[in-house]
Amino acid sequence: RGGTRQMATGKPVSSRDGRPTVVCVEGNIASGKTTCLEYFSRTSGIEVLLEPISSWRNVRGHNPLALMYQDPERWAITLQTYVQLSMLKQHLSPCSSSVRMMERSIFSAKHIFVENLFRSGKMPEVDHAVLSEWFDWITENISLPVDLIVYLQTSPETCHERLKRRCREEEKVIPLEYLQSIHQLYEDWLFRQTLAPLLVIPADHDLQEMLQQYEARREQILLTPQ
Ligand code: DCP
Repeated sequence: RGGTRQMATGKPVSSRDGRPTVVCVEGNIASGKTTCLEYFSRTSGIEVLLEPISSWRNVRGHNPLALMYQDPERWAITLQTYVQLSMLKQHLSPCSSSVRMMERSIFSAKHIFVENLFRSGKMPEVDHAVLSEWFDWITENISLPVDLIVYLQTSPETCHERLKRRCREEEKVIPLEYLQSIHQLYEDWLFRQTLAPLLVIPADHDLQEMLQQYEARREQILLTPQ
């Protein structure tokens, strides 16, 4: 890899010094991130990292995801500390492909989920302070480059419907209001952040339409020349 590449916009993209292009797929709970990532995992030369939710449901026999939904005041710090560690591991894991696609990021874990828990009064101030100290230290001392954020933009109502349909045990307690808060935080953060350029994909459509969208925008999503 090297030299300068042309993007769909005609804007030159400088070489990334041998490191892979990093694309983070962001969106509300049940916005369809997994489907998007699985679709592109069939493309050669791309490494896809799904969110390590299975490990959040089983840490040495414990289920911090379920605990957090049952009693956030007590357990949110436990889950979010572990999420932060698992996202850091994802960002830092070696990659031999030219493009890495990730489900969410350490940044949305902090700016969306931790913020939501704190602002809604479900996370004590001291827990928020400790998590923030960790986050600030990590992001100030470790390079975690992101080249593009793909935002699957949904309405909270669509996510609520999809959530009810998929029936994940831990998530049965999630009310529409929770999805509305996550949605609002995403909208506020994504359009303001300076981490990476943003590509917004409306994602309320059915599966077939979404797959067509992904194919039509393949070059934009993977930051590859047309
Ligand atoms: N979660 C959390 N805190 C985080 C990240 C996720 O509490 N920092 C929770 C929200 C969900 C579960 O973990 O209950 C998994 O969330 P995702 O939305 O990331 O995964 P999905 O499988 O729902 O994504 P999609 O349906 O878009 O594929």
